Amino acid sequence: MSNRLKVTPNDLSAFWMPFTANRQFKQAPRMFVSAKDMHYTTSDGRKVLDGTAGLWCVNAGHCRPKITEAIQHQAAELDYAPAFQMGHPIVFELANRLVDIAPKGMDHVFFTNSGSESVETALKMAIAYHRMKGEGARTRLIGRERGYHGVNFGGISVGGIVSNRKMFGTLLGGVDHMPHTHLPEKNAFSKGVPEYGAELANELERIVALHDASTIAAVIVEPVAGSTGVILPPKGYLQKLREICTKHGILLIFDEVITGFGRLGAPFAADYFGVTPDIMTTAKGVSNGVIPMGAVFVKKEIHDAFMTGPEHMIEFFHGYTYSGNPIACAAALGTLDTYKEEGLLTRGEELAPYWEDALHSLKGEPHVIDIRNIGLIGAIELAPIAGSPTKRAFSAFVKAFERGALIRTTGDIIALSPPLIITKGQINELIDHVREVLRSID
Ligand code: PXG
Ligand code: PLP
Repeated sequence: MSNRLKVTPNDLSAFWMPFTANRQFKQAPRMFVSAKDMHYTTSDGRKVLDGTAGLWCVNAGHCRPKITEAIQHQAAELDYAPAFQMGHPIVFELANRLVDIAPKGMDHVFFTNSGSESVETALKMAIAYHRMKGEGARTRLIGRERGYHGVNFGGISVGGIVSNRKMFGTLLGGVDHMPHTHLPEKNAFSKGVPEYGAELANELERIVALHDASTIAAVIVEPVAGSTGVILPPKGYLQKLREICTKHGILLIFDEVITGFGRLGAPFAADYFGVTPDIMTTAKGVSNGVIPMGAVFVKKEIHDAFMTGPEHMIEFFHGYTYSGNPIACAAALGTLDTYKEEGLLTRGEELAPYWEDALHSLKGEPHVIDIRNIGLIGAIELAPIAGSPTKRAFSAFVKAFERGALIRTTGDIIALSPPLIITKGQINELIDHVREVLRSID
């Protein structure tokens, strides 16, 4: 038997696991050893239905042949090329392919290795852009309560998840936050985008009035907030944000790390909502989560503002050792081929009504206080156990894993975001697992 199937608790201490209850995990580890399409296999040989596309990233499903082969081939041909002052062909090919599927006007791509790095890149671009245009006083960044923009200092500063911020000091200065759009008293059990709350976008006007537009570089929001427990934009809200930003010369950044690459049934949330930002951050689905990669999409005007000065000079003093890494590019090209052949960037549109009905069939099950959905995203909010927040949802997560389904929980919210290849039968199976779990937990 392969050693990976015989891991004993003594072997587990060296690895400090990210965003994990380490001590609890190491007492009763949950291990995956292989995966194919919609399923993982555990170290004890059980199949587990992937209800979360890994961490919202494996949009084409697991171990897809086009992606695997592209990586194998690239690793043997060109393993690494310096990212600065050197190029290699497929990074240019990939940038062109991405621009082809991006919302109109987003003509340039900057590569990173994660969503967190995409966010840092976008924030720096926004501030530098205004400076390039002679508006160097525009340095403020506006985020939103409950926003998640990764874990680096810029991202947690504009983000609004208290537990991700409170341990880490004073963060970036010059940041303000709009209110979140979660209004359960008015919008509970909405199907798709909720009716109430578009006026919350006007809070941006209040913030602009306070600081003056001439000091504000950018507004960053997730079109649909994922990590914080799936918060949807009320009808008309994103359009209003766009109007206010345009009016005041403020850049609008959509953080599409989760919503990008087909999650809503359109290639990007910008397409789904018909609202085009100035900068769009992506990661995850760009390479099907297989090799770390992020991509920041930028409008032509922003890119072109940097292309001034002497031609031998670096225009933007920013980049990562692994920006556009050849193997990551190969994985991304294999991913885009798979999406295209199987129509995955729009498949969610056909499946969304079925998904919506299946999810909302959980209304009335024990503990359920709200259900939210959009595209192939679903959230089931549970009433917390008095005095022990998160405990009920965590029990649901463990029970679901034992039954054979991977779900994700944040707070007391179950978030579902399956690979875009899921069948109707598998949707039923996933929802039935959740139903049985809800009936079995305290
Ligand atoms: N922005 C957004 C909107 C995200 O959702 C990031 C940035 C950061 O990406 P990286 O690649 O640095 O993790 C994310 C990541 C969850 C979950 O279960 C969500 C994320 C990551 C891990 C878990 O909700 N989102
Ligand atoms: N730290 C040190 C000492 C480095 O030399 C570098 C890159 O050269 C970095 C951090 C940044 O690493 P990366 O480009 O992988 O983000």
